[in-house]
Amino acid sequence: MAAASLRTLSRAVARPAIRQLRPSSSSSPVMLLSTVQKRCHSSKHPKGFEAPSTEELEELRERVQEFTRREITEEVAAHTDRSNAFPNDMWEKLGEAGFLGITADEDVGGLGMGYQAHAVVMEEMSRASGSIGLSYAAHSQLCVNQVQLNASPGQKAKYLPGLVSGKTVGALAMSESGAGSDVVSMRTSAKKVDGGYLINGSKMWITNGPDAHLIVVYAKTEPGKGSKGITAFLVDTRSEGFSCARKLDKMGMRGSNTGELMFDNVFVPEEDVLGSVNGGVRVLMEGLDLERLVLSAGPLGIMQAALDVALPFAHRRQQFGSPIAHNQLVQGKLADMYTKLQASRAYTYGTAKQVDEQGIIRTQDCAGAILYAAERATECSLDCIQLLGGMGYVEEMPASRLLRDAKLYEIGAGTSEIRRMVIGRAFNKEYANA
Ligand code: COS
Repeated sequence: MAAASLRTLSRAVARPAIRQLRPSSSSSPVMLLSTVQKRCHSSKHPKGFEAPSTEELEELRERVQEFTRREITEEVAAHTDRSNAFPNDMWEKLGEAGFLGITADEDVGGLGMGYQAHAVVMEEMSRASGSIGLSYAAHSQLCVNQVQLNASPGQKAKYLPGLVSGKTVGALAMSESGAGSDVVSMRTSAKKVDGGYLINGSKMWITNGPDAHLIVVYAKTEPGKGSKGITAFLVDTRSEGFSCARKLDKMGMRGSNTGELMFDNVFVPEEDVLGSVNGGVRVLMEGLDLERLVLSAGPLGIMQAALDVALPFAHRRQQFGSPIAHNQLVQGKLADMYTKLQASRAYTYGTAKQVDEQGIIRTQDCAGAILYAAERATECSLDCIQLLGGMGYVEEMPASRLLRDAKLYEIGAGTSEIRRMVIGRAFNKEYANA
């Protein structure tokens, strides 16, 4: 379905239909909720944003499922994993479907639907293919949403239409080989020259790096000032001096292309500074909060995929004259998988709902949602392998791919250890101010 028709469906058809069902009394809970939804949105949403209703989110989920059933079949997912190459024709299909600008302004082609909606798309995409889901989020959240939130009107008009339509591919580059968890210690520098900046250094583990046309790059404009000397830049990868040194050979998320990027005197004009000079740490840290929230839907999709495989298998597979799902040890595993998924879902969507409806972004919950979902996804995919027995250990079935993909989420977008640190520091702050 084209972006325009998806927008028409969610904005023009579904919303009034839902309104008609609302009782007229202003004291009804439905009306109260609607008032809260209308009033409460943050600077993290497009102007005029209204939080989507449950019905709109369900409608969106169905649209994504229609897309993944058609475009990201199990064959496509398995081939992407085996070939370790992103299906590049997917970008324009995703753009045409309207999924690349879920949080972006409508006037650049986005849907302006917020973070619950973005999580819905991310979950369903990752259910079909973990690696396509990861590349999707690196583009639509790490790049598109960072531009949406921090760019000037001119920068948005220049870059967002291409990114939202899928004609160009986006990425974000913060990590370096010596600055992963300790991201503020990055060494890539941006030296002021006439009309702009010269960027020198390298970036590591950059999702979509080998394919990207536009990259949000963090560099030190004042290396002596620590966190107060970082600036964000919009880097066109056609710039002289930019190169992708190599594509990394990962254990999982194969097909989501990850690269090491080199910057050798890359000139970035002044008008491509994203946000304020030396104000990059706010762009980076606030970006990480929302990145963790949206990416937490990745492991949700992988857990659902594990159940999609394990449940029918356990009911079909006969041993000792009955389906293995009739054994309590097998039932226990299936029940645990299901419960972990539902608990993780509640945390992710509850946190996203708070962002959409009340404009509240709690750093500890963004970190908590992905911390919890990521570890549960690894456990669920291990259980999936165990339930499939011999078939779980061979590549004919997707169980091993799910495990290899799930593990990424305990490392990317901040390790589990850093997420626990972020949550602990939030407590420290609360108690210091108490
Ligand atoms: N929102 C806005 N600002 C924030 C913030 C947030 N959530 N968290 C921190 N900041 C600000 C701080 O207030 C501080 O500002 P000042 O320098 O003006 O005081 C600045 O950012 C630096 O914060 P802090 O001092 O806490 O930085 P640390 O170097 O101690 O690092 C952690 C903090 C570990 C949390 C951070 O480096 C981190 O998240 N690392 C993991 C990186 C990561 O996830 N990488 C994966 C990338 S995938 S794209």
